[in-house]
Amino acid sequence: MRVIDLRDQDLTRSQLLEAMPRAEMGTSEASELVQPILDNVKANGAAALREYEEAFDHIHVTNLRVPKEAIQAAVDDLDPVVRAAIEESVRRARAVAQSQVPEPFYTDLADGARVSERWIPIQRVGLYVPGGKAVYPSSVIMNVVPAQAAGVESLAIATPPSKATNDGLPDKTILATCAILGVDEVYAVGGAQAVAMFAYGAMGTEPQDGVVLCEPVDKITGPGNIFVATAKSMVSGIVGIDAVAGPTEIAIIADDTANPGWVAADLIGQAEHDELAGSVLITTSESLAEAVQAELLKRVPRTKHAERVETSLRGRQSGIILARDLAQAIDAANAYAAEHLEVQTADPDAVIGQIRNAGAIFRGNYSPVPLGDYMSGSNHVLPTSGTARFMSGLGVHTFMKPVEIIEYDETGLKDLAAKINAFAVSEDLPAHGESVLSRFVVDPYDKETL
Ligand code: HSO
Ligand code: ZN
Repeated sequence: MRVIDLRDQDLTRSQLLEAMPRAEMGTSEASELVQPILDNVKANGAAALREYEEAFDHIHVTNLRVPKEAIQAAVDDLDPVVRAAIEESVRRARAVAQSQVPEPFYTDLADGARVSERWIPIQRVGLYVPGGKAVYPSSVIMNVVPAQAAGVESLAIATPPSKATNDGLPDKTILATCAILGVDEVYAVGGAQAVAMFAYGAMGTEPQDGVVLCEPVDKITGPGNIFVATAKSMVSGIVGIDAVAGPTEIAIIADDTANPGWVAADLIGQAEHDELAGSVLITTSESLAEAVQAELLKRVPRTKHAERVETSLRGRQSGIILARDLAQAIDAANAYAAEHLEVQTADPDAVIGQIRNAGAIFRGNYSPVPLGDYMSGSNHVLPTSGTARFMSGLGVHTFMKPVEIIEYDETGLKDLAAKINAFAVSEDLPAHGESVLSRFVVDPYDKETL
């Protein structure tokens, strides 16, 4: 990995981001390809969905909606060891999600003057689950569990038919995870066309589709390739979306107490996702940096996806930052705003207390990122590409919206009537004032009598 020595320089945030760039994704060309797909699905429903599955995946899908028996069969056939792992993951994620459910609150401002707030679940959500190189049943859990804890009434999943089995059905572990989670509305539809189906709904065109194949949703979540990401941003506004995810990334703040083998293994783990994944070590210890490089040389060739890992670690989006002290390391981490931030230092709490930008923080030597990917109970859908500066990861709040309830009585309103009227007049909106005054004076339009 390349080394960026900051020890005798003080870079501004933008200089640092130039030194530690994110990989380019190139979204702009995709929108030209995606627009006709959105239009076609909107106009032609299930017929368009079948057309694209045949054109892109060379699969004719008879049942766009996966039959319930196929979902049940997948869980019946699931390897019991994997099943136990999925169930443990679900248990822990549910426990955390339950405690995330926000409580309603109210504020009394004066006599007869109350504002309260209630969180209302989004009614119907569509979750996209990618297929192909990245088939992640764990991501199904990370999206479905908080949605269910939020009280989302209706939840649909779209995921492409598997090329490996070529039977028109999605990946079996994905289907089994749906069964374990109690989700039975699953569509064997992938790509931008799945996003279109969620945004606009889709009419059925074959008898097995029913009259309506899929009702439109209120919000679409879940990761996907460039076409899915582009389609999501194009329908955003018609429906809600979660973030448009970029390549995954890890930053590790480590001092000379860290274990170089473990640090190297954690960098490799993230690099395994993608040639574009970013793995960044920020350290105050030159000897740790050297030891980690030596460990990488030993470990990378021995891991299964060595080629992908090597490309990612040698890329410009990965590197080792040498910091003169922990304060500088923390500044660099805050500027970078990593999706995942591990802290492996003698006193991790002292560091964590000063972190303001990170998708999730993994404290100490025994909280590596894969724990969070699968089973810690935390969510692994996290803000990438520096968006942790202003965004959080997925959670129960993603699937709810707060609504304020304004509860004033006669006394509460009367106390404010003159002030509201003054404000309204100053904005040249006298009818606003008249609305309030009507309740207290005989003729609010006759300014003489006020
Ligand atoms: N590290 C990925 C999530 C994941 N890892 C899924 C394994 N499966 C992005 O947070
Ligand atoms: Zn991962």
